[in-house]
Amino acid sequence: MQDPKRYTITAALPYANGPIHIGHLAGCYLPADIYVRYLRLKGKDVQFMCGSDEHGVAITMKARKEGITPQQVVDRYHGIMKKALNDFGISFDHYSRTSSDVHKETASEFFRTLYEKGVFDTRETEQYFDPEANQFLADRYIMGTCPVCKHEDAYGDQCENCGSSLNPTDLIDPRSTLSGASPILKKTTNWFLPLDKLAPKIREFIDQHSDWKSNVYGQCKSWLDAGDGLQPRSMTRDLDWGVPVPVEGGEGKVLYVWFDAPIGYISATKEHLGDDWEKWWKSEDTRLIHFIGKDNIVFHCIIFPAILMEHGEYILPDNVPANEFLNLEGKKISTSRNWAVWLHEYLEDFTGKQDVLRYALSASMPETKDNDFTWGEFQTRNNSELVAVFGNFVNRVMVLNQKYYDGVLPEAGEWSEADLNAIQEVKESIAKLESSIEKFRFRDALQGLMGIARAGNKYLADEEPWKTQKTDPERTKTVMHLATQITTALAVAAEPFLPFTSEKMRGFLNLSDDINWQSIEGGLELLKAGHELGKSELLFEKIEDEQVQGQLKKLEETANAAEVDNGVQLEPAKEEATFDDFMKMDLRAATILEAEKVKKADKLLKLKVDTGLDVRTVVSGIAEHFSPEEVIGKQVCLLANLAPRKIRGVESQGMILMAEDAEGKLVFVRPEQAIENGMTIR
Ligand code: B3M
Ligand code: ZN
Repeated sequence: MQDPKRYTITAALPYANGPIHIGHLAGCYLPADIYVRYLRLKGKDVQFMCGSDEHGVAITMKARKEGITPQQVVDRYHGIMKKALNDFGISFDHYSRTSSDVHKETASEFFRTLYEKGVFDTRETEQYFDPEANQFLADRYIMGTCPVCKHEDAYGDQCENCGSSLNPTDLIDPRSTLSGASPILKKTTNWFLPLDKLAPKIREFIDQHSDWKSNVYGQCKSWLDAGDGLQPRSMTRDLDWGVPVPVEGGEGKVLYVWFDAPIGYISATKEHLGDDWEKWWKSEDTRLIHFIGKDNIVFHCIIFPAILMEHGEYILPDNVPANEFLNLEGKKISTSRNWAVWLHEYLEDFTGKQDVLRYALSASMPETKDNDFTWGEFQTRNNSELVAVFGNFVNRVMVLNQKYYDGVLPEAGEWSEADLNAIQEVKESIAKLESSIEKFRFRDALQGLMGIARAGNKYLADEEPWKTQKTDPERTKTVMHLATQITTALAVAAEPFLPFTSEKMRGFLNLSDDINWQSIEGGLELLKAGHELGKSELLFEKIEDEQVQGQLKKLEETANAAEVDNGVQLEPAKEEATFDDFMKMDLRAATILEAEKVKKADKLLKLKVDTGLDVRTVVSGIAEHFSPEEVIGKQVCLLANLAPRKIRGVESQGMILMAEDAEGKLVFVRPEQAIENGMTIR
């Protein structure tokens, strides 16, 4: 597409189930923000949309783990994520959430339209059902062995080891992550997007985009060319958290999170622009670009475009510049193992240094392959690039202008060869920055930016105005004039990458708003002689070895703490019980009078207990942990009104309360001090 009228830019909606870490930032928010800021600087019409992804199993799993409701989970994290992204200067025009009413309406409308057009295949299928948890198991609630790479912890929808997209029934030895039980197959009706039938259209669309990044284009092709091609995919789920399925028969079901989430980009635009939203999504002269991480490629390049095509009124993405993954100190970033640098924590330790992280992450952005973030490299980038080159240059220019000319820009004389060379280098760097950004090559673009700073720094070092001021003050004026113009170009060009620094520099240089990208493309006469400069300060400061050591230590320590935490497999929180439910249980103090092993049953002890009301028999599965002698005389808690059950031929009339420690060892739950047998426990 030649010169679009406007740009709709999206960044993947992060799941509202945890804070944001550097992997998220480097993966899509930073590249998207650099691109958007660049477009705005060029005077383009842009809307930059994002929001929290509040549906899907990622949320319900987190809620289960923490024993709170999904709504509590998303309410907690939506605010935290929004703030962190804002603190790092990610300049969304709107950051919404998929629990918003506008979104629910928009997603429902999409589904209904496709339904009424007869796009979906209605299918009764057999889905995995957990007989213990009594619910259908969607995607992530099932794990098993990947049929492709044999990785044992593949999910029902995807193997994170080899990237294969899976259906739950593809898994070998499936298990429910809710209860660990082997799931059973049970019939249910769902609506499928017939990707198999749509494949020719999708192929045509992908084929028009052989210019996409090779990691993206390659992944799309391999999906299309896979042995059995694209498979129909259900757009609804038997779950109770999400956008309700708005058609007959949809009761008790919700839209598949990957159906509703990308529509979130559209809802956000509606929410932000009201009636004016449509041209951003329906007009052929709008360029739509999705910034995402590599695990989202198929959803943005195949499934969402298919949904948009079938709806019929929408434009399709013009590019999907997905990044690969960022590792941390050589290891995969992991939320559960707490192997991550969290944005909010970074800001506590490096207050005001957002741009340093933006810089370091831009420099090692995982553009074409996975890449590594290390604190050592972070320090080097800061000390030898930002401080020694960028900051040093700007500081010298500001200080010398103040010292020699009271902050008033001097007049330039004739350009010398050295001047012309410096101008040339700066122009080439700007051109490199520009062409690289247009190709989504942000690391090269950053090199372009640093090319400006390096050219300026070298120019000053070669021309030594601090020496010529005594011998040739006229020449010094020319040098300082040009150096200040270079600083101005640097301030403008830095904005996409280092917005906080750029803003400070604009203040130092006292730049008006109309100095933008066009001005630096035009030439280097950005400020007129006589222009009054502002006050300056140091832009960057050195990061010491101790700070780096501190970060490494923190990383190891918090990761170790997480490991201990995670060693304990807590059972998920149970359904709510009413007070009456609880009061139904007749819990009493009782004392074990006799104990003996049950023949041919290694685990069982047959106990005689005094309940205060009577003496009765209880069979208890504690024989592997306690000998009969150990338990005789112990006072315990007894569930006295449990319906009698025959266990190995012996009738058991109650149950002794026990707990298990993290190693699986049993411990008695019992009154701290001896009390009368038969006293009630509540
Ligand atoms: N929330 C997945 C992720 O965070 C998902 C992206 C949605 S984009 C529409 O990786
Ligand atoms: Zn696999």
